[in-house]
Amino acid sequence: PKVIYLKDYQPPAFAIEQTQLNFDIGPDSVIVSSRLRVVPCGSDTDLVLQGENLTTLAVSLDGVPVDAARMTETESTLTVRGIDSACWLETRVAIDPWGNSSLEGLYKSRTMFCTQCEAEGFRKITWFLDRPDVLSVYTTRVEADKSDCPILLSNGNCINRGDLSDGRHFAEWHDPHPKPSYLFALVAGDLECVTDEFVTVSGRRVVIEVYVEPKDLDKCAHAIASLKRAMRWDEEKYGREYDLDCYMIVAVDDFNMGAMENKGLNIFNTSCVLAHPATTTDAGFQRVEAVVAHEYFHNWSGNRVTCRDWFQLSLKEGFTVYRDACFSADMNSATVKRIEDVNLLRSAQFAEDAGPLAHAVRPASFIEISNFYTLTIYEKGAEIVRMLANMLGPETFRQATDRYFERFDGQAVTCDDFLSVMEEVSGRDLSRFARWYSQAGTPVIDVQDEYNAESQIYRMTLRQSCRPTPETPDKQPFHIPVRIGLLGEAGALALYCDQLATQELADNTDVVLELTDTEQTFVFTRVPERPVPSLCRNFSAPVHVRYPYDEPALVQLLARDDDLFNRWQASQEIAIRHIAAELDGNPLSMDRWTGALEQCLADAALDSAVMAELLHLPTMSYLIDRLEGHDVLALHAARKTVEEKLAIALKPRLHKALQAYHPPAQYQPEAGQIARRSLRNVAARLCVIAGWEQAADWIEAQVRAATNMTDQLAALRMSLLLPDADVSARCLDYFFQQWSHEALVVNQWLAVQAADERGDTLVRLQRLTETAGFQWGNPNKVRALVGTFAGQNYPQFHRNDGQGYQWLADVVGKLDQSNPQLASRLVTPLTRWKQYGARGTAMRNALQGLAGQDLSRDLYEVVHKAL
Ligand code: HT7
Ligand code: ZN
Repeated sequence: PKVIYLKDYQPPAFAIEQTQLNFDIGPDSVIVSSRLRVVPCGSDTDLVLQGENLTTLAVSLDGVPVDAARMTETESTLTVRGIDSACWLETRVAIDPWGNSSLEGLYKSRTMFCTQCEAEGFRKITWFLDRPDVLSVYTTRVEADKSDCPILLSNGNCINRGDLSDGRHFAEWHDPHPKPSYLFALVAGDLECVTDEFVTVSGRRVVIEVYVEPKDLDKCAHAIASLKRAMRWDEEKYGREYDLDCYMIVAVDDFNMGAMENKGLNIFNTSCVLAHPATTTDAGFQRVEAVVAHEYFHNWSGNRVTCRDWFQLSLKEGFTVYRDACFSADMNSATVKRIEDVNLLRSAQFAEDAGPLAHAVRPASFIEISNFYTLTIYEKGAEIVRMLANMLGPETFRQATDRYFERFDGQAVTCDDFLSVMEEVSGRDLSRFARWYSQAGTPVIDVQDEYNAESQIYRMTLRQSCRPTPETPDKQPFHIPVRIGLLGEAGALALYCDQLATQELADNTDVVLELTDTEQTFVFTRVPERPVPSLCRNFSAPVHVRYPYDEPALVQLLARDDDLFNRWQASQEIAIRHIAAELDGNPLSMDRWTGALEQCLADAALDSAVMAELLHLPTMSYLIDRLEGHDVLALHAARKTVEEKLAIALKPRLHKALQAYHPPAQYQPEAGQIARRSLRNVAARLCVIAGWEQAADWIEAQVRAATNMTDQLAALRMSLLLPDADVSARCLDYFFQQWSHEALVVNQWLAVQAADERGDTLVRLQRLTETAGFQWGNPNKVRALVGTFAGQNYPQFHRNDGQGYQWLADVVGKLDQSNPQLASRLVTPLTRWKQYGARGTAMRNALQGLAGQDLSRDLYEVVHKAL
């Protein structure tokens, strides 16, 4: 397969000013007719359009059929020669949505036709310049049988609709905003709609419509409420107003990702839009809120201002993730949101950066762009924007985003364009900062300090380094903002440092040290005692920080740091030490750690949601990164041992917390209730681990009688920790009987079983794939079962007999033939084989087996880079 390089970017040779589409949906084929207003931009007269799986029926120029000598069609291109002035190019193609299992282009999901065009799916619909820097004004007419497809939708505003003969009807849509083809959308099916309204800041009425299957009509309220909050928030925080008369969301069952921000017509995976207290967990409610907001925010960061080319993907995704994270922080517990995001980054993005598929936030090359919708582009990209926002400060950052939206409205631009506005408005030199976009890898900061009691001088030396990665083996120093505080016996110390601007010392217990060279020393004066440094507060940069803390210092941070995030960070660090000591066969005393946690548990002022996070041990994935060189099963066992010791030590206090919990009269997915439920369920889980005598009865009662899905599912998960397998079998059966009609709940049930660490999981999962609740064509089900097994079930996936690896490889090989995007994402755990020592050989062999097969471009790129 061909490698595409950023350095080869060329602007398009033609503009397509207008795009007029007609979709004729018949009983066994869809005919797509397109009329494109094509305008040459330079001297090139060969128009090369992209297409895939199209049956070309006709091509004409200004109404005259194009003769064969002037035109060449290959599997993926249609070249029309001699276009030297503006013209109308018309094509007519037949496409087959029924046979399209890739979920890209126009496809059928259950009873509805829908599209997914990002990144390069539009070419599966019609011949086009399918690239993000070709912006066009679209008018779309859709025609279909009225009883099969009473709803016909596309982007923009509906300008006409009506009945035709033979029971057919049509609708015509016009989107006045020029957009790239990846934002095109069409939906046709038998759907029902929940309607609402939003009045924008300038008083315009926007109709909100959420389209779902009739059975899901009662699950739309939360998405609509979230959308309205997001619309208001974007007006207030970024001055962005919605720009069409109608905002539509459609829920689709078969979808490769979470959702898609098509202009005025978002298409959502049902898992990211439907929510109901009986069937959705607190985490599910929060995910719906976050994804709805994310797609809405794209209307400006992505749609009005879009990407010049796919190497700039993080321009829209990093910025939009940053925006949705700030929104979620404002709507919920800000510290918990930050902890969750950092956990994801450190567990998954750091692993990506350390693995064979490491790439820069603005990659230099790719084979298949679909492989680059990664944690690096999204989450690390968001961290870059967060660093910028923090460095500029809220007012300057807002001025800069205002200018960015104003200057580039209606254009396709680059990450450098974004940075240049930040530079221009702030007057800062961001040339070193720009390296965050071009260099892959997670920087490490080694911190050394020295205190002189006599002179009261404290010196802190920061030294940065970064391991080589495939595209950027030699790193230049990054520009890293390191937020710090110094803790004394009685609390935060005032900071005096001549190297910092006076405004940075306004709050003089918390400052940002900007590390721009390989090594810098910062000198603090008037420091009355040897401090404990609180480093990289609120995770001010996506880096590893190393400092030789002793346990009392970490306990001090856990108990008293005024940066809540760093209290959690200290707890994680302590846990890592205990796990490492367990692995070395020299377990540490738990007393200091559990003492500090008990104090936290007794502190009524501490947010219960943060407390719950303090009780979670680091994820396996982060431990594998931090405690390199240990066998994964030994590591898993050590983690479990430490968790058990922690649970036993805290049991009386946790039991009290459990008993103090009373379910609210009415379930609400709001911050206070969510916090109480999360502490209650983590306390219950630890009590079960600690051998609580009533655990089995309590769990079974919860599974049968819980009044909300958060508590019910938490209890179901706990049942797998019980020594008596009959209890968990009964709980799983009960749960399935209760929810077998709710697809999204069945997916949770599949995921619980896929995470079951006990004996014969693999056989049971294989059997589950043959049952009616499972379909290989539905990515949510595949991810719930196979993704959870390979990504979260460490003991079973890494079985000594290698069968876990082989099963994943078999599944991926099979899926690649129907859905390459899903296959190439699912294979990720095998690509990390280098982290697994001796077991890595079996993982690599499984990958090698795949490499020997005829693979899609998607899977080829991942497998071959990993090998
Ligand atoms: N911008 C959307 C990306 C997306 C996507 C990409 C590849 C294949 C399928 C896809 N579905 C959605 C989602 C987002 O970031 O908002
Ligand atoms: Zn996005």
